[in-house]
Amino acid sequence: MDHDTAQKRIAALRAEIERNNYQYYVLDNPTISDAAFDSLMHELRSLESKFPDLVTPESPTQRVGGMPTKGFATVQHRVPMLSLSNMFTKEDIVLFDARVRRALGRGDPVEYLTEIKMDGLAVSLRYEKGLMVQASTRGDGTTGEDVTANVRTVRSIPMNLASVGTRIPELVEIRGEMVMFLRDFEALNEARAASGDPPFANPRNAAAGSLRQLDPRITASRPLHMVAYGLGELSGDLNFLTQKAVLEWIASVGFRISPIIRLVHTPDEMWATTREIVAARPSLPFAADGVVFKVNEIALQQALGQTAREPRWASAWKFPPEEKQTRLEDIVVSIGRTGVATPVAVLTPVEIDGSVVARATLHNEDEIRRLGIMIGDLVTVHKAGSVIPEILGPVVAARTGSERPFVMPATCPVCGSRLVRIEDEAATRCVNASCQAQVRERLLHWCSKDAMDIQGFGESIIDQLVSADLAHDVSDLYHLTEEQLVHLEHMGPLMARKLLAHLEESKGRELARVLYALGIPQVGQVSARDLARAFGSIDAIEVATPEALAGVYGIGEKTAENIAAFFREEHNRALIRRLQTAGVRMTPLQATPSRGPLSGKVFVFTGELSSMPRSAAQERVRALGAETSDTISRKVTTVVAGSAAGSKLAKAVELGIEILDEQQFLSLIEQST
Ligand code: 3BA
Repeated sequence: MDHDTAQKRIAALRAEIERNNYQYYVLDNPTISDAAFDSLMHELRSLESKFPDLVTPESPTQRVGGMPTKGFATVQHRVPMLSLSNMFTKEDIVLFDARVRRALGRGDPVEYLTEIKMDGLAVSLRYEKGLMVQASTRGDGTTGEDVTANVRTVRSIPMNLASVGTRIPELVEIRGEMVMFLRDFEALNEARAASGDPPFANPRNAAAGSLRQLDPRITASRPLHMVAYGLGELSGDLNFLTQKAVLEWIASVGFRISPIIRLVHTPDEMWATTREIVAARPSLPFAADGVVFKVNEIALQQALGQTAREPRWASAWKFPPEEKQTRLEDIVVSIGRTGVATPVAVLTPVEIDGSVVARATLHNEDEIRRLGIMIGDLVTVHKAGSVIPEILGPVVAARTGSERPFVMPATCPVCGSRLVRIEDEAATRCVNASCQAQVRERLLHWCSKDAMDIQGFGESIIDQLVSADLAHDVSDLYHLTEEQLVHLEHMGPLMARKLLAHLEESKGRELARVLYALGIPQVGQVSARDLARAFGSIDAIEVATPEALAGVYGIGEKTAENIAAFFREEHNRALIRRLQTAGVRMTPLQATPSRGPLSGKVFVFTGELSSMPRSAAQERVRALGAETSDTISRKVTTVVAGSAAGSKLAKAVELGIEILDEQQFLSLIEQST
């Protein structure tokens, strides 16, 4: 076949394939068999491989995703992507309509277009002469991320408007929501569970996580859809009089739009539409979080304008959080790191707003009394802020008389010691500092990433160490032997030696981490750092008076009192001696040497280095005068990216920070030493 004939055939194939994509992904109405579709794709692929100069980014063959990028470039939205104000009640809707009419100086009704509010991630797609040239996320409304390569993989998005519609403007931005259908979301989570990946909390996170992938091939494998609802920049001879006409045009060029759209004129009609959409919600294929009302006439929209970030002509009524009734089967008591006994509700599992709820914290005895709930009650549950399960109260009418009140046990469910309620405090505590539950939580906290960062010591190992009586306090970790470790489940000599090496390495952690890791009440990472900086050694902190401690910038009186009380306890002082004897050095924060080959530089390490652990790399550059940070900010001068570097790398690219790979990093420290 000659070049000209190939070009024509390729164009015809692409048009046919995209038409079928539209039938399948937008209209849910395939018109050819999968086999026939595959054979079109096959022919196109083979022609493109014979004539590589004819491959274009819009070709359906490119929807499988190209090479991964290092990070997302930023995109400036020339027409900002505003926010929507929220309404929660019918009252709010009445007020919205009243404000609109007042601003327009109108007594008679205004026409509104009602759409379903999709719960996804807002994006803007830029088409020049009908070709998609750029796709970006909303970001902060003015600056978003360039996700063009990823959006090309979404088959319900036309790459070429001309192939399915007419009247194509010079330039148009189509805006809408990237969503994941509920059934696809469930299947994705099942697949992730099967392969050991953590599930996404909800379809919105799944959509956002799938779109914001540095590797477009991953996006291509995720079932994303776009539902379009508006326009950004527009130039050419199109002129819309109404929002409804905008939506109809968007649909005509190949997009999905809200499956329910209604024209309404009064708050009563608006409210009635919210009832209709609430009723339709369970049968919608995607997650929706409300109803959007937009003044239909574009001229009126323009007259109304916008406030700081929100148009005056649109507003969203949000669905009330879902409330479900379920059985309070039991109230168990869980013991935390400081011995606080927290009552936890055990519920008959129930799905709320897209996830299964089986437990809910009840905080303390007073809270249980305030709620008036009894064990065995039918209770009403919702998710506060759409995430944390919360019991709202009992269904008193459903009581049978067999319910029983909760009594805080007198003894700790784990160690049997007394539980004591401290006067003036809502909390009840287990008095036994060596209670296994507390020991477990303290060990976990000690090993956690922000504390001593000891790899490998997660729940499963710690639980085994505690029940095998191998660790009573954190200093015992440093006396573990290979012999003891190999007897744990799923543990071989290789793994055991690795764990011991991680422990060894952690002995060099700086004082600030040790202070935080000790779990002194109210001493978080920031106060720990302030203390370490001010006192320089644990011995100095041990003997400091509450007044001296409170004199440190950032340490309040109550915290100072807690610190002093912690170090007054003989067993805490003994623990610190044991840690020191075991070799935990508690190195002072290295005052950055005033002169060093890397002074003035701030390093962030991300991803995994093959030559040394991250902490060792951090110490190397600090020894050369640099500072290190755990987070990317404008202060950071250099990012060292190991393998599997993720969002920090993306952010560094965005901020234009110097990026070194491992090889470059190694030669830099070589040169500087
Ligand atoms: N309509 C979200 N903003 C929407 C254009 C305005 C707007 C939304 C909408 C501001 C939905 C804020 C982010 C944004 C494009 C700004 C909708 C939905 N209309 N139907 C009025 O279904 N989630 N979100 N997107 N510009």
